[in-house]
Amino acid sequence: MKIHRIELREIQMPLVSPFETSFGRTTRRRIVLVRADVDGATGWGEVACGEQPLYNHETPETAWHILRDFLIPWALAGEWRQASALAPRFCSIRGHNMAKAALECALWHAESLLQGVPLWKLVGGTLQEIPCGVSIGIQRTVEELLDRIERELAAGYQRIKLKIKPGWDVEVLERVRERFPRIVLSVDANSAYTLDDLERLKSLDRFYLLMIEQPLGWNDLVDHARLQRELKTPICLDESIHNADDARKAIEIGACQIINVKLGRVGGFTSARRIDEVCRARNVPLWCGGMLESGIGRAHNIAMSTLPGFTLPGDVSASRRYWQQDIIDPEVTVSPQGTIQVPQSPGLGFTPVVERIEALTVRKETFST
Ligand code: OSB
Ligand code: MG
Repeated sequence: MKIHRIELREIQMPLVSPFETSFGRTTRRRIVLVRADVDGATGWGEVACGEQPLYNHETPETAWHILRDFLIPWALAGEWRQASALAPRFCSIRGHNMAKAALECALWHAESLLQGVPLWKLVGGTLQEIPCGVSIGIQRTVEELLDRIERELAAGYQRIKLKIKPGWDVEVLERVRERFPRIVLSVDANSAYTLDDLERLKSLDRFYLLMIEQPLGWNDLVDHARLQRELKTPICLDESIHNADDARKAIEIGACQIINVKLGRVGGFTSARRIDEVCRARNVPLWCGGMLESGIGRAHNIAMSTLPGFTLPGDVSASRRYWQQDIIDPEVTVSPQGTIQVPQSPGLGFTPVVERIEALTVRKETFST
């Protein structure tokens, strides 16, 4: 494949409602998009990072810099047999997985269009219907949280994930379990605890949660292994897993029983497929995490969620939970059974709406050979 032209854009989109985690509150997203023109097809990708370096080290500025000064010049200079050929080249840049993933995903998208196949088939997906959960941020009051849960359950979502932090955990879960004793429930701490909180974390076992996501350090495996030995509830790692090797090591030392995969965090589809292999071989279930993506990132997430190891409900939910109007057509919708039907048309199965993207763009830079 010959890449003729790559465009970077930053768009800004207000969230329908603010999203609060243990590390901060987001009301408005700044999203860097990559558009790649390849042999007459156009692929799109999205940088998944937050506005501030609080989830991981990346920001829209660092992604723009790494893409503009390193990844895009390399991509334009090379002749690539396929999208997966870029990963070994990108490997020599340490980190910056979200910048890498955005460009890699755009090329996978273009490749699927050129081959006339759905992207999910090209990446090796098999599932036809994706089970969906929702991630509910920290609310002002428990009453508001209970209302939110009620609404998401009514919409059909199969699993509710609550953001927790010290002071918004045990007491909140008491109330949630009192009201919803039987729902499939998990929690995500985004690294808000340490082993000093061992007793508090152990007390979460009584809520029979599906999992506890990333309770300890954002880059830790060892303490998670110690914690997992003390807990009945499975630990799921998110922030700590950057590639298939991390996944293998985490499983080997018993740091988790479940892994959340985000295309951005692991550097794209080539890496996500390796994680899928490593975890299937070890019977560790996967699910697709979310980063409050626009429709473009969301469509890529749907494709990844069809990989055979993605057996638990993901955080891939409907466009309308995030956006007044998404930038893809059709928008992502979730069935009353809490599933997304995988599209059968070539490419993403969702078309980026260029006029809408243009209207939201605050900066743009174009690169060509
Ligand atoms: O840890 O999974 C996370 C959002 C931003 C940063 C980190 C996380 C999240 C979510 C939201 O949980 C998932 C979503 O609905 O996109
Ligand atoms: Mg998480």
